[in-house]
Amino acid sequence: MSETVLNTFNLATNAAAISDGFTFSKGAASETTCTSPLDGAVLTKFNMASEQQSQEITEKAQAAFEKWKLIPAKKRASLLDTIAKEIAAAKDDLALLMTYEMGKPLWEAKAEVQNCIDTAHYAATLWPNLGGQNYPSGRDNVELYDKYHPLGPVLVITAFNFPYALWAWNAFVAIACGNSVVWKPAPQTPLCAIAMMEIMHKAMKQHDDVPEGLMCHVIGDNDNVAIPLVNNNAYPLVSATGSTKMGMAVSKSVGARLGRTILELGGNAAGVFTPSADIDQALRIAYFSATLNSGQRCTALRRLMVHESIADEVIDRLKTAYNSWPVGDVMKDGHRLSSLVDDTAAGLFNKDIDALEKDGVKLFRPNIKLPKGDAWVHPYMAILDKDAPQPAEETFGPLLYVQPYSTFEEVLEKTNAVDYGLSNGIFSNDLKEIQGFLNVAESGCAMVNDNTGGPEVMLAFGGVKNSGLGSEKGGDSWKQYMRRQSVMMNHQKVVMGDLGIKFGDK
Ligand code: UN1
Repeated sequence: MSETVLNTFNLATNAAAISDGFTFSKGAASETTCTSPLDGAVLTKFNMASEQQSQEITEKAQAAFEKWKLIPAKKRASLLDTIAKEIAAAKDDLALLMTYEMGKPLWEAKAEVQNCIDTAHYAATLWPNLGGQNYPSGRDNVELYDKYHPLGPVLVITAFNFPYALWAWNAFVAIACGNSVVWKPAPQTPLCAIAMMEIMHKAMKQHDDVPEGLMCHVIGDNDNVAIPLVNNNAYPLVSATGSTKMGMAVSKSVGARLGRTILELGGNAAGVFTPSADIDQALRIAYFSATLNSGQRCTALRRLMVHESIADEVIDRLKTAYNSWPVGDVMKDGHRLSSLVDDTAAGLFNKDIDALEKDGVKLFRPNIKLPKGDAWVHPYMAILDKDAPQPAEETFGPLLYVQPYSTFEEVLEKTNAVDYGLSNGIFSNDLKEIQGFLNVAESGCAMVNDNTGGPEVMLAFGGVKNSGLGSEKGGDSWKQYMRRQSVMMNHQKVVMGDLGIKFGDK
């Protein structure tokens, strides 16, 4: 079934581990096998890139940067318009490939591809604002202002759970700013990266001024590819999405060479469900926040804290919703339980559930029948006692903790009582509560009566504490992809007093 889409992107026999966006080449290192988590079927096999090949790609990206940085920002933006158009034309195929490769339900995969299109449109609008401020000088006839320059090749390392969007958020803003981009995708989703690069090729060849190497990809293991790239001085900025452990390692390596990082790491989102909330609406939003992509999102609602006066009702109704979660055909429209990304992920998830069981935590497992396959796991709700400590670690899968609370002060304290700070939310119709929450929530994103997931493209996305550093896409995130220069321009006739020095003026 997957053959048609594999052939569309030339992946069945020819998967290219490396490209400079124009030439797609086979890798020279060891072979990797791509299987679908949905049924374990082998999709394709190909050789990954060697260290030398990744070095060659870096050199291409450097050469491309030297040319691209000279292209006017408005012309750079027109490439992004073409990119949006080409991704839109391939939307269904790109989504289908994602579903096969990492199991995301097709309608969610389509939404992610749409997000990439939106990001390209957004990045195309940045160019008139890639400037700085000017300032009043303390002297006469002196101009002071900020000038922004492109930075250089940007290395983008992405996670499996959003195989296209995490790259698009970085790559499109980076090229709008005049940089080149090298993409190192997650080991679980190489095919999505190759397919997306085929689309980039279609877009880039429509523009005469786009150099080879502007957008590159390289697929390989840590030793040959990821570590040498991260340590390479050619990259003034490394933007990486993944675990906190990975982020800390990248930060240490890039920091040691005084490079910049954008790090988008783990999460442990809280949702505060107050008695003033519209229960029908809040229940639905909370449920989807917790269960989209089977909970494999660092923004997934993980800790739902419900006021004790409504806790029983909310828990009962959530149980009903979990029991009716449709399972199986992830190609069908509508909310679907999918498999996890692979059997390793399923093993880790089940280990966490076993540990909760051993600790005597009350677990609710919905009455649904799973398809056969090692990557499929049962979803769970863990009902915590009111006084139980906050779950410290992120469980990457369909696990939602639900816990009653008594006072608003107490629940605010619990919201922040974890090491992560990516996204938190409140369900409330009381302005005092909403403001109280927004004033103290320690997270890069704070949602009111809305999904704790990534915000719309024009807002910046990034976390605090162990959830990361910096931000992607909207707001003033673009500044991280440029270097600021402070300009002091003197139009004074007399520079300064001669301080008694003779210059031999005639
Ligand atoms: C979203 O929630 O829509 O895994 C995007 C995550 C992030 C991206 C979230 N890397 O949650």
